[in-house]
Amino acid sequence: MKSGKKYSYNVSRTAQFIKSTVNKSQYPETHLPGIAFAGRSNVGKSSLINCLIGQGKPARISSTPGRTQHINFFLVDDSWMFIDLPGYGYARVSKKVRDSWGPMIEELLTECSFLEMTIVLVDSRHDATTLDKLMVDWLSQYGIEFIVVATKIDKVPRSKRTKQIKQLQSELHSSRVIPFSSTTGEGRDELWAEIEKYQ
Ligand SMILES: Nc1nc2c(ncn2[C@@H]2O[C@H](COP(=O)(O)OP(=O)(O)O)[C@@H](O)[C@H]2O)c(=O)[nH]1
Ligand SMILES: [Mg+2]
Repeated sequence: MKSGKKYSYNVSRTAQFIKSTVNKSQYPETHLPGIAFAGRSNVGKSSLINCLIGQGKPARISSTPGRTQHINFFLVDDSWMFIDLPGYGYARVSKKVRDSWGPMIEELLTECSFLEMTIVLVDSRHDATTLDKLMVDWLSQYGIEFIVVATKIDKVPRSKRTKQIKQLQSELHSSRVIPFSSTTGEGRDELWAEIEKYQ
């Protein structure tokens, strides 16, 4: 793929914010497949969700971490429930808030009846963090299907991409890691193809 190639942006999806929750009693009721998005703060999760949706832009990139401490549900194309999990590892919040993230995410993974698949975002420029590894361990332990996406791939020089992706594959014991860029749209179609398996 040549540098600067544009990927297909022509498909735009509808998206509707459903609700923001802190525990299972508040989860929406649906029979649609749930697709969760997990990753550390600033990994590019909001940007990736916006990129997947296209013009709909539900997960507005917020500069404050407020809502990001909740689990946010979006109905996408009347076909999927996107589940935006709180970002982990945000340093500037209190220990109390930080400590609630693990249980909140674990509760979703174990108690959400419609969760089908989790997309785990990791930063393609760095090694996987301890929390990235923990997330993947939980998913394996609970038998939840997941796919790892390496964000901000546009920032990694082409000559280093293969090595970096292989490194992440090995650290996360994951045979497949999808390189993704919200800036160029690289990986968008590949990720949609994975999501569309759950229709
Ligand atoms: N170059 C580049 N920057 C990105 C990409 N995705 C996100 N960013 C930037 O990374 C920062 C964090 O992104 P955001 O989506 O808010 O991360 P979140 O905290 O995980 O929701 C923002 O400054 C984005 O513009 C990407 O694919 N490429
Ligand atoms: Mg965000």
